[in-house]
Amino acid sequence: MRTAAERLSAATDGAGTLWVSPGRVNLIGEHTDYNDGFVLPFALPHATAVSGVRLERRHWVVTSEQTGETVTFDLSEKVGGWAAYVAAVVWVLREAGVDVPGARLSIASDVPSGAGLSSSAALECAVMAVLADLAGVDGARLPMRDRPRLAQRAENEYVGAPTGIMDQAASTLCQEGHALFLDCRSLATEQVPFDLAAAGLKILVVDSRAPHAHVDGEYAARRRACEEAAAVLGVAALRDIDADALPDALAKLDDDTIRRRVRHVVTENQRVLDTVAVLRAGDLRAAGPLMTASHASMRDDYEITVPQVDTAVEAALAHGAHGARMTGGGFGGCVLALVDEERCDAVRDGVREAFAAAGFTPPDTFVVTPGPGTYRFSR
Ligand code: GAF
Repeated sequence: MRTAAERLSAATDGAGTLWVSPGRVNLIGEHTDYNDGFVLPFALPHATAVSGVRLERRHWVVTSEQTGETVTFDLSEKVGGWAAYVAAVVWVLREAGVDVPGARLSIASDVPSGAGLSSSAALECAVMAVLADLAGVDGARLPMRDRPRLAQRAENEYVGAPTGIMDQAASTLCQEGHALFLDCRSLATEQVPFDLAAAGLKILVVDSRAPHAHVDGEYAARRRACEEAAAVLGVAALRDIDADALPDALAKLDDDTIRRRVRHVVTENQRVLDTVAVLRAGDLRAAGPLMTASHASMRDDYEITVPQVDTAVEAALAHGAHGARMTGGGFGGCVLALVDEERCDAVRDGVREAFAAAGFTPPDTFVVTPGPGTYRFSR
């Protein structure tokens, strides 16, 4: 099957510029990014491709392969729907002083949407790469390391979603064969080798296909709870509480729900550091129990899981996974299971059987390896 970039390249007959940005899964470090903490995502092989040609008039004519629609907008309007992510990038680049030319853009994507695999960040990052290129702005003037902040701002301020920086950073900065260790405060990065095949391992993704109900409101509520807790504790962000200081911090909070939110964030940051340590040591299997502990923390303390993802994790573990956890913002979405190559089919079948027994919509399952971040597609 042809990739999104190959389909677009054929459809546009090689005209214009074509960039590719991937979706992501997060190996560990959930809801830590907006607490200035640590995350460890890797890029999916599934990506969004955007091609663009300049137009004389300063307007944008955007076609989506997925919806079959073409949306046209100029600077005078506030855009809604899927094209808002495109308009948001035009807006933020102009805020950053880039003279964005009018363009005809075409979009194709292999990132499942609504599955918590960061399809919106992939779109933002690919659109940013194309528009910067058409504006004659190269990596020297707008370095890749500065782009995630801009894409996050586009999503926060134009689209209105109060997300952290993980997804845009992963889509832009990941490298093939590596997980991206990102300090969301300093934006320092380390490419951590994550060679699953060499270790005889696979990452199985289970898309729970659970409907995402109330996700925006719940995400914003978690973020607010963390900010309130940081204020009570007198720190800039929960990142400033390390695992040793957790008991003292919890003793200062009188609301049990807030205490559990704080415990998730603080222990999750430590689990990211521990996971990076085992990966650096080449002991990939040791990441499994940390993933499972992360899931328990999201389920019990952060309360962002749903029965489908809990079932997927339990079934994966029962059929021999080294570890399993929900990935992404929560309330549905995908589970990652770290499995020995030869157990992968048994784990997949076990999860499917557990879903059938519970009467859930059958999940989608696929195996992923860490792919590259944003790149120009050469035809
Ligand atoms: C969503 C957000 F977009 C990210 O910034 C991050 O907070 C994640 O949920 C949870 O870790 O993907």
